[in-house]
Amino acid sequence: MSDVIIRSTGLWTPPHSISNAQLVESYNAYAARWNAEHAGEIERGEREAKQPSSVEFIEKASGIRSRYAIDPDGILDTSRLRPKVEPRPDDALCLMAEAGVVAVKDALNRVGLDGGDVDGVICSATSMQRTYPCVAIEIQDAIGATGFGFDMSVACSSATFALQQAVNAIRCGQANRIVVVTPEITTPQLNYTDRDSHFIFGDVAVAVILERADWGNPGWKILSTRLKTQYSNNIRSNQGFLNRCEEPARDEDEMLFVQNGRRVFKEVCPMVAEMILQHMGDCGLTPDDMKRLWLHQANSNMNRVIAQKVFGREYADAEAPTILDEFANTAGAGSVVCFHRHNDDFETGEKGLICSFGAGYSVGSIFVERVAA
Ligand code: CO8
Repeated sequence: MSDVIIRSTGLWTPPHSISNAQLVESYNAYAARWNAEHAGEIERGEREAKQPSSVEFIEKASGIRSRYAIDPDGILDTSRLRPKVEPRPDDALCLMAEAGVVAVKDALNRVGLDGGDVDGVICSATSMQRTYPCVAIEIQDAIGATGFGFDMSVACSSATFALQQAVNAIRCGQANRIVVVTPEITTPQLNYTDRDSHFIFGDVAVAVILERADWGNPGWKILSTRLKTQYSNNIRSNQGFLNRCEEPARDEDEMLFVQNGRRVFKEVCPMVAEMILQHMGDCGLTPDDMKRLWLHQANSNMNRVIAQKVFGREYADAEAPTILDEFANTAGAGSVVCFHRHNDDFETGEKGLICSFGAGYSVGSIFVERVAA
């Protein structure tokens, strides 16, 4: 059985991003129009008026300042409030595969590899563009990888859960070098008429190359992985293959992202901190061994609570960085994008933790150590 390293990571972002100010302006214009259209019902107390959104609230409540999006124009257009996606012919790369391929090639190029050096592709994301064939197999074909490919999904823990599958497959000798790719195209699933959540998500794709440690390449040795789930309806989407058969038909809103954000905050923070500390102890590690926590990127206040519990003290921003200001919540990709952006300063032997948490509930915890060639 070989140990496993993360050899490299790569990123794709859409070319355009949306600021909070742009998003709030668009939502407030929509809300004012809606209130005018429903003035009579609002006056009679049959409906509640929509309150305006605010840049200040979004930044304070979440740490989000902007988000990359596949189609800002469609989202900001108050008569549309969703990105516009052109259907593609079956022989063209689908949107998720296209984004994923860019991230994978970025990761491969950084260490002088190409797709032919890969013998497994796992595509793991909150939602898949289609049911079959797997997006992973399309990416495998596009990069010229051998071996196998499959899709999986665990909402915000999609990447970490996939990383554990890749680590196990390499340890067992079922593959030698696996790409885990997480294309999170989240903006089409967001309800831009909902003030509580219209600001939360952004689009991104991130890729991780894992390989046998006994090949002796530099990277990040995987010290230990652990996964945990606990059923909760506090973050939910009812979109699925049965929708078209349901009678009575659901409102479209019910098929989009909904959450009870306050409950999520209260329930998930202690669950995550406890799991990290338990996992750390079981690995013979202490908080002082951690140079950095690359936490899931949903909310900066949540990360502050969790990091403080884990470190047991006040900590510097560099010890638990956030990327929310630039990316917003990128669901399953967030903790890995944070790792990708914030690991250049690690010396051999220094350790850190990649940790995701979110819908399910689900938590994935991965301790890594910088290793030289
Ligand atoms: N502008 C101004 N005011 C607002 C706005 C707004 N946009 N939204 C709400 N308010 C108001 C509320 O009405 C409320 O007013 P009042 O006090 O008068 O009732 C007040 O502000 C406070 O509202 P909240 O209690 O809702 O605010 P919070 O401080 O709790 O912050 C958050 C809201 C940011 C949502 C916060 O609760 C949070 O981040 N919670 C955790 C969320 C989280 O981690 N979720 C994980 C989801 S991601 C995941 O698991 C992946 C799912 C799959 C992704 C699919 C892609 C689409």
